[in-house]
This record gives sequence, C-alpha cells and structure tokens, in this order.
Amino acid sequence: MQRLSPETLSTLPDHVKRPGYDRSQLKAGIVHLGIGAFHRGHQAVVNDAAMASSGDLRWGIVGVSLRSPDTRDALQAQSGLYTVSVLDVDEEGAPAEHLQVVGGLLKVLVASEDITAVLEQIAHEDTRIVSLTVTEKGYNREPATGALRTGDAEIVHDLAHANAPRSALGVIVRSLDLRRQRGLPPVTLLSCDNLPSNGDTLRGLVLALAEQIDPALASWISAQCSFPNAMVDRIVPRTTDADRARISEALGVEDAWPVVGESFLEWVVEDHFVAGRPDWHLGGARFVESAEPFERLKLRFVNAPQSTLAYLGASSGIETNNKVIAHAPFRRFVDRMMREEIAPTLGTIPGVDLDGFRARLLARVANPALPHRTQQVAMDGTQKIPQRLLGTIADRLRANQPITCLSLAVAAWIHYLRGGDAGVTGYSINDPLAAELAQRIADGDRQAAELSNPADAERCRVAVFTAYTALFGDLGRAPRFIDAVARHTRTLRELGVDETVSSLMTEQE
Ligand code: CS2
Repeated sequence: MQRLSPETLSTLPDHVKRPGYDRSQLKAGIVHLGIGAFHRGHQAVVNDAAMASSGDLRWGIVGVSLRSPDTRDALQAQSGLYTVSVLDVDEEGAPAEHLQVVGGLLKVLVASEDITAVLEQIAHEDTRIVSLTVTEKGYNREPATGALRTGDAEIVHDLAHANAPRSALGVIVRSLDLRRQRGLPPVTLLSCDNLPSNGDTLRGLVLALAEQIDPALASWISAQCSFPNAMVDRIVPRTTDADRARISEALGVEDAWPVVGESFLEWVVEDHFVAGRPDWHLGGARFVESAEPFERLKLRFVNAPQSTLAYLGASSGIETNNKVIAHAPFRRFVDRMMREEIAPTLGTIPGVDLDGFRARLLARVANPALPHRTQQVAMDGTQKIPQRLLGTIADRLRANQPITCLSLAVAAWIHYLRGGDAGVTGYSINDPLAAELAQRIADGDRQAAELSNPADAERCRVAVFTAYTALFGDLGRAPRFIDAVARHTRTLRELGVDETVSSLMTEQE
C-alpha cells in the first residue's frame, strides 16, 4: 500500500475531507510541545478549519516530542499529513466514521535527539505561539499546591544544564532566553492540558524556573509573554492497530498514525495573545475574558466522572469506559455523584445548563464506537485526582455537605492501586509517584496489622495513605474524609466493586 502523502492526497475517496488551503504557503507560527493524539485531534483540527476559512496561513504547526521519536517516525514519510477519524453512532445506533486529513502539521522535532533544533524553532522570528499538551505530569509540579517540584530529576537536570533542557519548562525557559538575547518579540505560551488555571499554572512554573536560572530573564518573561488559561475538551483515546488498519483501508493509502476521537469538541480560551493568533473561532473555539468557570466545569464534571468510571472498571476487570457505563449500577452511581455532589459546587456558568451537560457527558462516555481504555484514563492518578476530585470534596466538607459518592471515587482509586477485586490480574500501576504510593500502602498495612478492630484497622490504612500531604494537602488529615473513604475501601475489599456500588445505590433509594 502507498503512504498517505502530498502526492497521494488526490487519490483519496471523495468523502475524505482534505486541507482547504495551499500547504506550500504555510509559515510555522506555532510550536507545539507534546505532539500526541490529543493535540492532533483537537487544536490542530480547529487550526486547520480556521486557516481554511480565513486564508491566514501564518499558523502552520511544528510539533515537538520531548522524548519518543515514534510520532516523527510515523509522520515524516507522510510530510506531516495524518487522518482524524470522528467516531460516533448514527440515529439507528450503527457506528459512523468521518475521515479528515489534517494539513497544518509541518514537521515533528524530537527534543531528546536534537534539542538545538527545538530551541531554534521557538526562537525563530515566525514563531508566535508555543502551545503545550504534555499531560499533567509534564509540568513537574507538586500535585496539591501546583508549585515547582525543585527536587524532580528533570528540573535538577535543567537547573544544572539550562542550555540543554529536558523538561517542557526547561525548553520554554531556554528558548525564551534566546528570543530575549536576540531582541525578538515575545510569544504566547498556551497550555492545553487538564490543569486548573492551566495558563496561570504554567506561568508560575516557568517563572519559578527562570528565576533560578536568571532573574532578569524571569522579569522579561513576566513583563512580555502571555499565558492565557484555556479549557480543552474532546475524548481522544489512544489509536489502536485496528484503527490504523480500518482507516488505511478506507483511505486506500496507509496512514501510520491516524487519530480517533468523538465529534464533540470544546475549546474555551482567554483572548490574551501577545503576538497575534489564528481565527480559531472559525474552527469552533470560543474566546472569553476568563476561562476559570469552564475549566472547573471540565475537570469536575467531565474528567472526574471519567476517572471514577475508570477506577471502578479497571479494578473490576472491565476494559473500556463505555462498557463500565453500560453497567446500570455504575451509570446510576456516576449520575448521582454528578447531580448531588458535584453540580452544587460549580456555581453558575454562562450559557451552560448543567442537567443537559451531565446527560451529554454520560452519552459521550457511553459512545459504543469509541472505546476508551479504563487503564489509559486510570494512569497518573496522583497527577489527576487533586483537581478532578479532591477540590470538590474539600469544598463540600467546608460547607458541611455529604461526600458519600465522591469518597467512593477516591476509595475506588485506592482499591485500584491495591490490585482491585479478587481475581482481577494483569495490570501494573502507571504513575510517576507509583513507588511512593506503594510505600504508603505497605506502611498502612503494617500499622493496621497491630489493630484488632477491623474498622480501626481500615481507618488506619486510609489515614496513613492520605497523610501524603504533597497529594492530599490538609484534606488528607480531615477525620470526615478519612472515615468516609475507609468505609468504602473496606467494602470494596470485602465485597468487590460491583456489590459495593450496587448496595450503596439501593441503600440510598
Ligand atoms: C481522560 C481525558 O485520560 C484521561 O485522563 O480523562 O483524556 C479526557 O478524555 C479528556 O480530557 C476529555 O476532554
């Protein structure tokens, strides 16, 4: 089979959408750090639509992989072209797939192979925006406070070798230094990761690192560059070999790394761009003065239910989130958690009807055409749980409100870390702090072994675990929180996930 490439574009079937502009005229206005599936199925799609509608072609994208050459190796032979497959079900419930070839990605650089090329690309005069999807752990931050983890191995390295950085933060700081030294204009740094106030967070981390390298540089960045906050939303699971084969077959040419996603797409961005920006609103983005309410909605009302379903599912041996939510007790549980415990913490969000949003989210997760692996969503819990679940719990405890369902979500995570239900095998914990988590669980078990009353022993296990302040902050010492979680971890271990959730739902009816 021939490869997808500029030469084979004209051979694609008519139903495949193609770039609606002249690729040869593109300039590289955007450098994107973390060129994984999410960016390619989200920002790059909006950017393509905006360039096609506006004719402003200054916004081609140079992708950067910080470590792995995989994406570059797959896309180089395709001159950066790749397919986005939108997978939904039609009105009769049959899977429906729409294919689009995205053209805005010019090339992919691999920082671990050639850091100079990456730094020079950001320090190029055409670059106006540096955007990021490096996932939560790519920010080298303390999960509870968001502060720079100065003891982190990557940060220690970047402080010692500021000219050859490894972390995304180090790359940004060094390349901004080159821009400043060369008298080039500042750029906008745009985080597109699922973090609270992601732009402000990125700004704080970049400045903290820059300050230690050169305070004058920190002042320049602070005065010149902008860091808009943004809410991003689209379910984009990891591409499978079956996706590759099906999509290549439909194209009639091989695409080595297409991206699959749902039709739903949201991007709410604060309009603070110091060096101009594409007309992304022409591709479906919304520009606002403050993205904070939307980010909160996203983390608490989209990501928290997804994580909860993933922990319930992964620890009871269910492979994908659409299958987890197809199980009625799990669906009713998550619906109730959203309605009774999360929605009241969200306040009023302009233009958003929370009941409609909840129903739509449940339908999005249930999409049978788009299986999202529970283990994929379950990974990196330490980096996700604080903003997805713990903030909501802390708000509710402050207001003296029940946390029955939310504490079960946290307990399900702990149950997952302990290996899940009896008989569920074959997974390992994928988390940058996995060793610390395992140590806490072992310490809790050792201390609990000294207690004869099973309820006291369980409480002790949970208290030792949640005393991990870098993760839980003060919440981890709150007796109401510890009691609520311990009640559930005990039943999860004794009865398993299904019975715990089912009996909770019956009990509350
Ligand atoms: C998911 C997200 O993997 C995960 O942690 O919760 O990738 C989620 O699908 C997206 O944020 C949806 O916008």
